[in-house]
Amino acid sequence: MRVVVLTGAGISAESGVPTFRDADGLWEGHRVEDVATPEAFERDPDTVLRFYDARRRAVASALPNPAHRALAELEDALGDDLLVVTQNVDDLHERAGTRRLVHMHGTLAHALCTACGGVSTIVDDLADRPGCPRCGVRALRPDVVWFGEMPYELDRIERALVTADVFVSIGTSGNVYPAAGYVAFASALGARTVELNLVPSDAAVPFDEVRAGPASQVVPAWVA
Ligand code: BJW
Repeated sequence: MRVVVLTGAGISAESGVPTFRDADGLWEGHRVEDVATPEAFERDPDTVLRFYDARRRAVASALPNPAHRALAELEDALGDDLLVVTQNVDDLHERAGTRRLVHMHGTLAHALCTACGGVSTIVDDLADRPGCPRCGVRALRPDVVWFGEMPYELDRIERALVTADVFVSIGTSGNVYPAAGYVAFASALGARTVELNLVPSDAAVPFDEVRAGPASQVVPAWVA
């Protein structure tokens, strides 16, 4: 059985990582749409860099929860027949043991140099404007995907969706494309679709099965 799992901020909520669009989803009064765009970075780079430095520090002290661990156990059982696609920029899936993982919106731990295109592990706060380890220019931004930018590894994700028997969406509101379109894509290709969410999302194409509840409970129960 081939399975593609899509995860969103809800899977990390019980690890203490705030979601984007729930009640506590604001950062210093900013909506995600106001800080997660290339235009916001151009207009006010200090605010955007501080936003990502703060989130990187918060994630470093967070721990994977039973939902992350259940997906790592599922990989032990399914091996190459499981692909986890996360929209999250935290590293809680990796720390729980998941290996076949796509970070389609990038990762908080990496910097992207806008001068040379090099990707490096962040050592010092980006708001302090460290130089790029490759070219030395002080032009680092977080290696995350903002609105209007192309998400990572879309070909790999689509190849997995084409052959998937089951598509599972966990803890995502389904507001952001292309991820929000995967349920329709997988469904049209014949996959069974399942949503695990605290509150069922308002998906344009209904899931075949919906299980409501906190990820730390519904994901281990679904995997079992
Ligand atoms: C729990 C829980 C618990 C809580 N247990 N569950 C019109 C139509 C189609 C597309 C567009 C359009 N207009 C514009 C676009 C494109 C745009 C887009 O989608 N805009 C929308 C606003 C409409 N998309 C893009 O620009 C993307 N790029 C793109 O399209 O490129 C061109 C392209 C063309 C053709 C093919 C492919 C591509 C890029 C999008 C980049 C998004 N970036 C962000 C920031 C990343 C960096 C960072 O983290 O700061 O990604 S925005 C933010 O939203 C972040 C998230 O990954 C993403 C999704 O959020 P998520 O995970 O769903 O979180 P929430 O908060 O929304 O929901 C939380 C959920 O958890 C809720 O459902 C809760 O119920 C649940 N929950 N507690 C279980 N305990």
